[in-house]
Amino acid sequence: MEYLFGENFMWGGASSGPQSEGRYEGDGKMPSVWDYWYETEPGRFFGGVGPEPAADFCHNYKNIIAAMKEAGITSYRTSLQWSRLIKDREGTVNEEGVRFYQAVLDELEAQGIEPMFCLFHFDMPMYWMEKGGFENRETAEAFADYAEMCFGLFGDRVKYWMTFNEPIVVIEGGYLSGFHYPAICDAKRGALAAYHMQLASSMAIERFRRSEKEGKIGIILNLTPSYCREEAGTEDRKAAEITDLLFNRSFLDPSVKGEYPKALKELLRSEGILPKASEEDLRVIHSNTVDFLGVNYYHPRRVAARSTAWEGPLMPEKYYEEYTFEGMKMNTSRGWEIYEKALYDIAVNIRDQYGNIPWYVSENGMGVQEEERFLDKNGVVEDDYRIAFIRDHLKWLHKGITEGSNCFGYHLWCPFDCWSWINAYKNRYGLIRVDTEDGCSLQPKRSAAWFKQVSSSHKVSD
Ligand code: BGP
Repeated sequence: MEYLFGENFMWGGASSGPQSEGRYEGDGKMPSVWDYWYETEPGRFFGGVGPEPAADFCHNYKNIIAAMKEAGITSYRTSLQWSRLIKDREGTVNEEGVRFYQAVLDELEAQGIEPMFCLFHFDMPMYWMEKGGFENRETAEAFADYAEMCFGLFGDRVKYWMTFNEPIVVIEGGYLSGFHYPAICDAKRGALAAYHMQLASSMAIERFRRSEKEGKIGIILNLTPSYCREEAGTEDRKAAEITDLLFNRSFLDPSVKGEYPKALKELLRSEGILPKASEEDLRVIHSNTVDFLGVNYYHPRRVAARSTAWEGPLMPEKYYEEYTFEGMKMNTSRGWEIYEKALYDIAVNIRDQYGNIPWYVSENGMGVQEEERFLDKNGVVEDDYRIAFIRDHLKWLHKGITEGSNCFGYHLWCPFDCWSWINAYKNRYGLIRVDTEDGCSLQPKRSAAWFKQVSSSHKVSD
């Protein structure tokens, strides 16, 4: 069978500044939380590998962009690093950082690739972290200033902006589960940081609209549908509703509808962790909703009511437990379930519950450990598993679009292998292999030619 996508559908790739760029001599970059964390606790990072040189995009961006073009990538989403664009604590522009991003834009333009810029991808400048990160409302103001600065610097060339990537992961990782700095477990502090992140996003949108730049602005959320067992009872369904509130709707509703779900406020109030919100802040959130949504999707959440009472500190897990079942399809490298139909469910949910707002898949992809196993004699990774993964997700996405969901693109994470936070280079996601042992040289994998075929024909075939 053949699945046809529209002529204007965007076939893109997604990456982020901290995971791709690395550093160069005299770049004037300030430390972000990742630089600091690696310097102070390198043992937390897989294989002891830190954020340098990532994929060496700083030195090699021309070759990487050319290789993406060759793999059929027609739009590229990355993130500007706040810590690269300011050079001191007063927020003075780092001209060297500006030159770098302008050069990247020149190259994308030369190759006919549409740039899409996100303003924050887990990378708080250490200066602002020391002031409390998003627990401090001042950081939200500073973020809005930085956003305005970016619109001024690049707004004539970039038509797609996104405020944050996966804000809920910043909260889970930093304030609940310990996989991001500051790695504490304190739901009350997390709830406050989450509230200020939403406020920062809405403030940045307000600044964008005031700038009168052409283009659109959105946010990237990792939407993780919750599924109960078929024989689920009321308690299981209630648990699924709570996970949806905490992990999805906490940013989705205020970003798209300008309002927090009542049930979420009640839940946080009942735990004594509902942040105090001023009327003016709520007005800013209410009046500055997104033009479009980026949706990162990797895996679903299988949810049941707890069978035992929760005894640890307050965490979302107080309200649910996850279940597994026979025949669950897994990406064993990452430990994530593969469930393609969720993309369809997301498409329908956005269509029916969120006013059919324009959206795109801003990340989806498959990270695999020790891909050297699949190298053929010519040094090409035969990643048929990746081709199958992408194809099967696209089929379900196609069904959602056919049924009216307003999805305008699919962006693969990541077109080239990149550095994955505390997982460093454990799992590789690229269509293009980055040989970290050999000066970050590039080698297209088998999936690159396949992706090019899909992107040029706008068609997926069984
Ligand atoms: C998303 C992040 C990306 C990327 C991806 C893959 O949550 O937005 O930055 O890292 O997940 O996950 P990982 O790198 O942990 O394997």
